Amino acid sequence: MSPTDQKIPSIEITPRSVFENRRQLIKLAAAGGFGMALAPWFSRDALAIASQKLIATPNPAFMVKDGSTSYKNITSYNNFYEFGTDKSDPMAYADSLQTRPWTVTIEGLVKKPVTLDIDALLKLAPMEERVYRMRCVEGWSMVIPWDGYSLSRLLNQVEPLGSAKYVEFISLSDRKQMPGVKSNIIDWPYREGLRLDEAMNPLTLLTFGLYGEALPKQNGAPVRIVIPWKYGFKSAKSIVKIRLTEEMPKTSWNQIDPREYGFYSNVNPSVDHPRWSQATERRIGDPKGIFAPKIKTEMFNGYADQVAGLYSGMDLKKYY
Ligand SMILES: Nc1nc2c(c(=O)[nH]1)N[C@H]1C(S)=C(S)[C@@H](COP(=O)(O)O)O[C@H]1N2
Ligand SMILES: [Mo]
Repeated sequence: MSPTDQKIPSIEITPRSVFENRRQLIKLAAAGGFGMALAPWFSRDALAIASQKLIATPNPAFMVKDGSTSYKNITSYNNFYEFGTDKSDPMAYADSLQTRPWTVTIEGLVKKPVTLDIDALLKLAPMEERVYRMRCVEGWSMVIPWDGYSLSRLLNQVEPLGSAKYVEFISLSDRKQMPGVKSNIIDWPYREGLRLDEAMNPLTLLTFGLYGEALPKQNGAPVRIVIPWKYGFKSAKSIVKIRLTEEMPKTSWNQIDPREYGFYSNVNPSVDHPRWSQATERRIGDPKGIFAPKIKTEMFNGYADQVAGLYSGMDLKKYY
């Protein structure tokens, strides 16, 4: 094992079933069941888990009626082009992503720019679990219990200047760790952005985990953004930089095709993608498969109560 390998907390490389078993073991150990003779692998895991602090308090304000998508589906059907364009590529190849050490820099139009170590960022605010509906622009959806805290908690700390109007999110781009970055499908790094008021909306979640575990690499470890009322591509994964700007930032999908992917990209069943309708969606993991009845997509993905006010007076066909 190389020194760098040792820095990766094993929680992140442990499949869920094994993790669950070890959680039991740790409870036993805490109760004194193991005495002094802990195997080296075991004590390392115990430390890694203790330092992750992913104990998230379920927030009842963000529960949905639909059952959650299975952990297996959430972690095996992914879009993460840094690891390839097939839905199965991220699970197959994201293992090479090194999530420690990791820092996130918050810069631009803020009073207190800062570079934070991921483990400091984790502890900045209490971790909540929120079950969000997620809708990909391609027409599929999932229901995911995310663990994190409102991005506003971080933005308030750095004190945005009055001139800041937008927030830009920049993902890691490293050819050595990310085989998909060799392709020129995207002008790397992956970039996304929000208007400052969208970024400050309590729904916008700085996300560190799902189902009470550190984010699997294919889902954007160690930290990503989740914006449940917008198409999935707005929710940038594995971010290293957050920049506050006066100008609307350039975003990856908008650069690929501005007609197909707007800056706002709010989920909107009445604004079709140029090549397909957005009126309905297919829930991943429905046991009826292709025979499952299509679900009607809701305005703002069902979050209109919380976010419609952000767009009052705006023509959402023009600002798609
Ligand atoms: N850096 C980065 N972030 C990304 C993507 C990507 O390719 N690279 N894909 C986006 C798209 S299209 C979707 S639908 C979601 C998927 O998130 P999930 O795999 O955790 O469900 O991540 C988004 N964030
Ligand atoms: Mo997506």
